[in-house]
Amino acid sequence: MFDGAFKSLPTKPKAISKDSYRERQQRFLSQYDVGDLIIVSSLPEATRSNDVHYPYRSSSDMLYMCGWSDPEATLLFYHDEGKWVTHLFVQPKDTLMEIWEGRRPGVEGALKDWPVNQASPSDELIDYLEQLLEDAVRVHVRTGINTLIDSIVMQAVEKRDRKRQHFGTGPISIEDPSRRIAEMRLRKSEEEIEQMRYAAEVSSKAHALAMAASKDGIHEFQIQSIIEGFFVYGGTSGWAYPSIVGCGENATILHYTVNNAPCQSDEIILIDAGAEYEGYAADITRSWPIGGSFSEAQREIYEIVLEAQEKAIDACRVGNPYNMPHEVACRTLAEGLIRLGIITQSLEQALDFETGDLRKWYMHNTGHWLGLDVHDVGTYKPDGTPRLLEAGMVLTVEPGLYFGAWRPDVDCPERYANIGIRIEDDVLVTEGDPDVLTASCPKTIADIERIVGSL
Ligand SMILES: [Mn+2]
Repeated sequence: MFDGAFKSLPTKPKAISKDSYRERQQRFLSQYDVGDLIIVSSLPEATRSNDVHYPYRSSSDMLYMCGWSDPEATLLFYHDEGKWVTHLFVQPKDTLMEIWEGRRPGVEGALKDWPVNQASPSDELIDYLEQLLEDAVRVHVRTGINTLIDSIVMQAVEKRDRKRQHFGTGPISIEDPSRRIAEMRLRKSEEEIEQMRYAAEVSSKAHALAMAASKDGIHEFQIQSIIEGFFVYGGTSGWAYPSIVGCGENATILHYTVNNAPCQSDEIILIDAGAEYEGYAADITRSWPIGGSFSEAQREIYEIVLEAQEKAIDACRVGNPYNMPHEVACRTLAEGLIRLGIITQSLEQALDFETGDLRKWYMHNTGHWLGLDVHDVGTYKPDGTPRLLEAGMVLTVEPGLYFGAWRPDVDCPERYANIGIRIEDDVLVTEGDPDVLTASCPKTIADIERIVGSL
């Protein structure tokens, strides 16, 4: 029976503390030196239509470095009198703007409540930056985010040719700091994990609620509204990425987001949806029969994907290469399809990346890093070799099988026509067993059959 997602919301975690941000900044800055100027920009606002903006979401690096989530912000790190200064430029207090668009912390609020030493109004940024650039030796900025900053930095580098010749000042190089930030973001702190756990919990309950509400004739968008409504109800900022809600043959389209078809009880619905909390994403996929009971054919495919997923989760252990879950999942999927006679190649043939038949039915990877970005940052193969998993890394595990009967490129077996199954959980690597952040989301056939349609 459905135990009522509304009755049992998880407790919200404590916000990430100022001290933690400062510790993070120190760890980041310890990799730099006198003469380094580091610029972290927020993303610009994007227009949706006349006078209407898309809901604002800052750059993940800005969120990671200081937690400032409002637009028009820039964070500078530079040396002053032998010490690092963290200087945040923000939208100033402005009563008229605040009447229309909402309250602003302003410069005073930034200084008081955010982990920075200095704060200034955003309209003073350019003058200030130009001054700093006179003395900076190396500028660290990710270009392409704030084009005005890019052009000022470029000008400073060009100008220094003349000035440097006379005075020996001005920047001589531009580097991208985002790789160093990415290395840090890849390993989550306890506090970050608590935010992620909350996003995962709310998302798990949203999927359970959608299962309970499933019934013959319901439309994909109606189920979408239940899921996304619950994300908001749970106090998250909403979806972390557009929800994929596909029934019947739509379940075989990996990034289907039209979500406008009616659902029939004998069809499988595949939902890939996750909430964002304090900037952190959850990413869950579940697949279930709208009518609440798996057909024999649906059950056969589901069991293979579930077995592959559970084995892949078990491979998320310290010291394993990041791609081991994928290898394990592929092997299990291929074995299953050979058992069912869907693949007639040998196991080794089936797994061949170029000529193997597994790729006809499983054409994506088994996971990705998860964090402030749903496809989170962090190099998978530093120095060309697969990264080894460490405690604190979070990754998704999401094998699937897709039998699109509409596809002209394959001969889809009639028995499995338009079955699309993906099962995705969010997994924290620990010193011990893998910690599945989305474990409360129903996944076994028995649990799913119990809950679907029970609302
Ligand atoms: Mn995913």
